[in-house]
Formats: sequence, structure tokens, C-alpha cells
Amino acid sequence: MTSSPVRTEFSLSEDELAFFRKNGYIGPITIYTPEEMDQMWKTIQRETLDRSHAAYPEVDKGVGAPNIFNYDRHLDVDLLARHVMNQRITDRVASILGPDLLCWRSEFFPKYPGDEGTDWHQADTFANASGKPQLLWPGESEESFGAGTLTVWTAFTESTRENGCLQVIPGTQHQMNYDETKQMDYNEGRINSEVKDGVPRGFFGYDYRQLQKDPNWKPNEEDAVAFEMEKGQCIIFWSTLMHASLPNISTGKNYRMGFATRYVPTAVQIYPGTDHIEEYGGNISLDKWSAVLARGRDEFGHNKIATETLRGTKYLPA
Ligand SMILES: O=C(O)CCC(=O)C(=O)O
Ligand SMILES: [Fe+2]
Repeated sequence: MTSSPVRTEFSLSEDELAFFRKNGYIGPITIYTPEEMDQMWKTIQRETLDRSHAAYPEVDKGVGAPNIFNYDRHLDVDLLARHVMNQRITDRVASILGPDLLCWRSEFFPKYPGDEGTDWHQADTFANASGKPQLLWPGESEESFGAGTLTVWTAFTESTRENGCLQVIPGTQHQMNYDETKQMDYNEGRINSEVKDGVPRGFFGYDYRQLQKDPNWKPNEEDAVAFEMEKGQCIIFWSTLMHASLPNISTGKNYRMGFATRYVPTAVQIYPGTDHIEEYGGNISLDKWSAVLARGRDEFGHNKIATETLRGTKYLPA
């Protein structure tokens, strides 16, 4: 993590950067007004239904499969393409990662009424579910830990304790409690079936506790912070920070929709030595995948970079 010499409109202040370095996150930060977010979300919902240009085909499998089939819709949906390049986001991310940024992954994280929370977890190489490192930082070998990614988790709908807001344990980003070279077994039947320390939680068909270095260790939930957010606000956090989310205990139509965009500097190799992703009970080819140069320049040429979306719209800073 370097601090960018480039100061721009939405750069983090020195105080904000110091807070991030200590705690592993910063936010909530407002990216869109609630009205803007409402409008945008309506259009995105309509556009995401059309999968004719999506990078990955619809996986006609059980409840776990939506995870992987919701990946990377910023590669075909215009408003999501604009979102990953939004300067309110990328200026701040650049304050932490430096000026040259790739967005390598986006993911929808829905919690519908009755859905369990997300297990506490940390991710460094992102081998957690696939068994293969998805990120390789310079100077790291495939066997060793990489150095994670910066995630921007934006609340596309209001996010409350009741509908399953995001939680973190501040300051935990420096030490991995999980070993991503260990294997978890995927089991759809596990979804919505476990209560962990009084809270219904799971990891989309996995049990993240299977990666624990010490099987007897437990996260220190007393130190957890829960982020209630207005729609249009985001949290920026380092992926090795302990994070989770609460279950959605509400009734009716009160669903929570998070949209995570993940950034690394251009020096990082993404999906090293692999042409597919196999996780959450699905298997997708990376043929149509590309990284998006969200800001700055790519002087490394390690990764395939998209200049336009799969619909042919140019990626331009928003
Ligand atoms: O939204 C969630 O429940 C989990 C989000 C998460 O784990 C992530 O963005 O890395
Ligand atoms: Fe995560």
C-alpha cells in the first residue's frame, strides 16, 4: 500500500488515510444521493436481467450458483461500468493503492428477508473457495500469501442491522486467521441451516471456519462494528480485514443489496495461470473476463484490459 502523490478532488485526507491504515477501512462515504441511487438501481435491475452480453452464462444450478453468475456485470452493464470508474470511488482508492488501478471483480451481495448472515472471513489470495490464488502481487510466489485487494462495498439499497448490514472488526487486517490453502467443502444444503455464536451465518454454501488456522479460535465479535448505510453510501475496506454481515431478519420486501467492486494496482497479476473459476458449485470460463483500467495507466501488461464493455460502450471516468 503506497500513498499516491497525486491529489485529486476526492482523495482521502491525511487523517482519513491514517484512520484507514489503523483500522483497515474507511466510511461510510456517500457516492450517490439516495434519489440518484434509487434511479440507478432501477435501471441496473432492468439491465442485469438481460444476460445476452454477460461474461458468464447463467448457471442453471441451485441456490449457491447465483454467487458466481452475479460476478463481473460491470463488464456488460453500462451503469455498473460507470460505477467502477466513478471518481468519487477511484480517487479514494488511488489514495491507498497508488494512481494506477485495475478493477478485477465485481459481485452482487443480496440478503433477502430470512437469509442468513455472511460468515466472518478474511481474503488475501482469494483462493478461499476455488483453491487457486486469484491474485499474485509482485514478489510473491504462488505458494505464499499475496497481499489482498481493496473492496468498495456500496449499498444499492438501504442497509440496516435488521436487513443484514456489513460488519468489520477494526484493525484485524494485518494477521490472517484463515489459511486459504486449506479446502472448504461446498454444500448447498448448508445454506440457512447454521447458527454460529447465536447468529445464523454461512458462506454461500461453505463454512468459512474450515479455513481457520486454529480450529479453536473465535472472532472477537465484541469489537465488531456494524455499518448502517443509506442507499448510495459505501465502505472501502482491505480484504484481509475481518468482515461479515448480519442475517436479514426483516419481513416483507426489505432486502439488502450490496455491490462490491475490487481493486488492485496494475502490478498485480490476476487469475495467474488459470482460465476458469470453479467455486460455489459453479464453473465459469474466463474467456470473456478482462480487468478494467479504472484509473491511471498500465505499465505492466500483466493482465488483459477491457477498453469497452461487452456491449461496446467505452469505459470512461464518471
Ligand atoms: O455482503 C456480504 O455479505 C459480504 C461481502 C463480502 O464479503 C465482501 O465484499 O468481500
Ligand atoms: Fe468478503
